[in-house]
This record gives sequence, C-alpha cells and structure tokens, in this order.
Amino acid sequence: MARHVSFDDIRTRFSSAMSDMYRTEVPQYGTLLKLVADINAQTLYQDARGDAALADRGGSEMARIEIERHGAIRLGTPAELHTMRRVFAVMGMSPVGYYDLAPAGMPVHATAFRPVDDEALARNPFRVFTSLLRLELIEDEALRERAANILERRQIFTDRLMTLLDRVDSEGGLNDEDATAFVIEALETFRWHSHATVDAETYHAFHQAHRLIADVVCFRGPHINHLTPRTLDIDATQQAMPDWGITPKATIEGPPRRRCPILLRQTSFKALEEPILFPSENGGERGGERGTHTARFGEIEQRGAALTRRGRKRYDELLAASREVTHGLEGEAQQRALREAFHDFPDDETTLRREGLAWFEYQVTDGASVTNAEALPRERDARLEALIEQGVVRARPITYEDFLPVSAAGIFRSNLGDNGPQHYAATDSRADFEAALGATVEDEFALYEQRSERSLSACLAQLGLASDA
Ligand code: OOG
Ligand code: NI
Repeated sequence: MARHVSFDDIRTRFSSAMSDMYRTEVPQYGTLLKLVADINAQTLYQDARGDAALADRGGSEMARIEIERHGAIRLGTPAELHTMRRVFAVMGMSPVGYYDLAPAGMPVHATAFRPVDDEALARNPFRVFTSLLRLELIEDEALRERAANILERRQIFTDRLMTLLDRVDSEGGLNDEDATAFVIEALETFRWHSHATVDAETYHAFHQAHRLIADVVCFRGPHINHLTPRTLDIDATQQAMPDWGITPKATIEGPPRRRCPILLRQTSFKALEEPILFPSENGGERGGERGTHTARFGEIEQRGAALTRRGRKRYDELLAASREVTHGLEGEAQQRALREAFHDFPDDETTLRREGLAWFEYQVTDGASVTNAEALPRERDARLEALIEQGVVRARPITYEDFLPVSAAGIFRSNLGDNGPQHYAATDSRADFEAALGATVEDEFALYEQRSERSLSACLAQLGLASDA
C-alpha cells in the first residue's frame, strides 16, 4: 500500500497553496508579505547585535516565522462547521478555544483550528479562525428563514473532497496523489466568488440586518477573508505601511508594546471594495446587476508569551480598565495611554514566571549537569528556581498560539463598519457550537500547561532528578 502523507505535510502544502491563491486574489497581501519579511530581517539583524533575545528563542521558532500564517472564514450552518472540522483534521488541526462575539455585536461564535502538539506547531503553526453565523440572532423572522433556506441549499465542499474525507476515515490517511487532490479540492471552498447567489434586493436586506450576514449568506462559499503573516515588530510594520501604499487601521489591538511581548498584537488594513455581480432575472450569471462587497482585508500580528489563567485575568482587567483612558484616542497617543494603563503588569521574564503570570518551557543548558543534588531545595518550584539560578536549566516563554476575543471583535468591526446592533445578549451558546462541531473545543490553558509540564519533567529526568520531590 502506498504510504500516507503526514497531516503536517498536508497542512503545509495547503497553507502554501492558500497563500499563493490569496496573493493572486488580493495583491496587497503580497506587498504586506514583502514588508513583513523586510521588517523581520531588520529586527533580527538589530537583535543579533543587541541582546540576541530573538535568536535565542531557538532555531525552530525562527524557522517557522517565514511560513507562519493565520486566516479566517465565516460559515453559515452547523453542517458546514461539522465538515470543516473533518477537513482541518486532515491537516492536523484541532478546534481550540470558544469565542463568543455576540457581546461585541457580531452574530457569530467561533473557534480556532490549529495544530496542538509541540512538533507540529514548530513545523507550521497554521491557524484558521472559524466563525459560525448565529441565525437565531436575526430579529426579523422572515429574513431569518430566507437566510436559512439559502444556506440550506448551498454545498461549499466539492464532491471529490467529500470522497477524500471518507477515504481518510476508512484508510487513516491519504497517499501522495490523493493529498495533492485534497489540497486542490479543499482550496475550492476558500476561493472568492464575485458572483452573488442572490439578487441585489436580497443582498441589501441581509446587509441592512448586519453586513456579516450578507457576507456569509450571499456567496457560494466561505471565502478566506484574510491571511496574516507574523511580524517581529508590529509597531515598525504599522509605521512603514503607508510608505508601501497600505493604509492601516488607526489602532493596534491587544496589549501595548513591552520589553517582554505577551499574547497577541494585531493590526489590519481596510477591506477592499470589490465588484460583485448579481444573477440576472432568468437566474443566469451573465448580465445581472452590478454591485460591490467589502469582505477581504489584510492583517499582521506579533505574538508574545502565552499567559496563565491568572495572567490572562489580569490582562483582561487592565484592558477593560484602560478603555477609560484610551477612549477616543488613536495611533501613538492611544498606545501611550495603553502602556500607562499596563504599567503594573510585570515586564521581565523572571517576574512573569515567579508570579505565575506567563507559561514557560524548560531546557537543560548545553553541557550542564547537577553537581550536588542533595543541596537542591526539595519543593518543586523552589528546586526549579534554583536550577535556573545556577544556569543548569533555561526557561523560555511559550508563544501564544491563540486569539483574543476583544481584539477579534476589533478586527471584525474595522472591516465591517459599525452598523447593526452594538451587542447581542450574551447567552451560553458554547454547547450549541460544540454540538454543530461534533466535538468539544480544546482548552488553550490546559494545552500550555501540559507543554510546560512536559518540558519540566523532561529536564528533571535528563538531570537525573525526581520530578515529584
Ligand atoms: C475574523 C476576525 C478575527 C483575528 O485575527 O482576531 C481574526 C473575521 O473577520 O472573520 O481573524
Ligand atoms: Ni485575523
């Protein structure tokens, strides 16, 4: 029997094919890639002459940055989400986290599909923020039904893709030829279609209810709406964007600039106004009315350390409190106020670790060994600190691999405008989402904790120390 291609390889083939497709569809994305590569090279160069903190993060972290992307799609029905989970599973991507965007005025809830184990993340941490439309939040009953009927009839996956998914289920994987076919077929689902599937009047009715509804309901599939490269210096990238003919949104989402970056900082450029064609009277695709649709945009991100539950709670509190001082501010003034608001959030790795605010992973320093195990503290945390102090063990922050709901809402809003309700009532819809998905979403905090624990146990074992002292 022919050998199966690894899910990691399929993910990399797919993300690279998607990047090529998006570059053709949205040329500004190609410009953004060049700009980010430029800034990353400069940052690495400066860093190599400075404290070498980045290069120090280990070869694999640097190697993945060149190919690292996240994208986003918006699905219309539970069945679509269910099949999408099967598609991403073939790329070694699992649903992590639940994001309810209703309180922020978006009639969707979401998860992020991404690889979860260390090795897969190091190879290619491709992620897709995947939203599901919540039709029940449309108030107008007739409109709600119209949307449901339209979505019911569409098929966003090709027949060949469905066959290949069944093959994975029955045979456990795909051979090279099938993997190639899989990438081609899966890409079809993410492709942009300039032909709307509904007439102009229907489109405008959905658009009026919420622009997001028009975007999800009126097209043949869930076009990829952005693909985001990772920059090592988001402030420098944001600043350089206008010189490259790109206009960024006014504020960077997420935490302020810090010496020790935490979580995720993001900025985007406005969605393009693209020509679309409505079907003609007789239902044909030719000669219909012309219109425009804004859906697809560009985004950049900078990633820092994953925070523990405790650290995240403090981040959420400070961010909420900062609203008062950042309100109405833009650009540098907004960032200055935000930095001020985060003043008390520790900004050195040692304190972040000792206070249990960020996740770290541990590694035995090259050639190091324990000379006097008896003299080490017995209690685990104290023992770890002693080993770090003695230079036997090194601690490195674990990169945040997920998303931030408040930032995501900001990204949605900057591209969809502020029409529609400012917020929908928060209801506990996680169970509905998981029922549609056909799986529970993984807990991001548990994943970071396991990663940290695993690295610590490996260190202690390597040093010949018991892990449960
Ligand atoms: C998704 C917006 C969220 C992010 O990076 O936070 C997102 C969307 O607009 O569909 O991609
Ligand atoms: Ni994004």
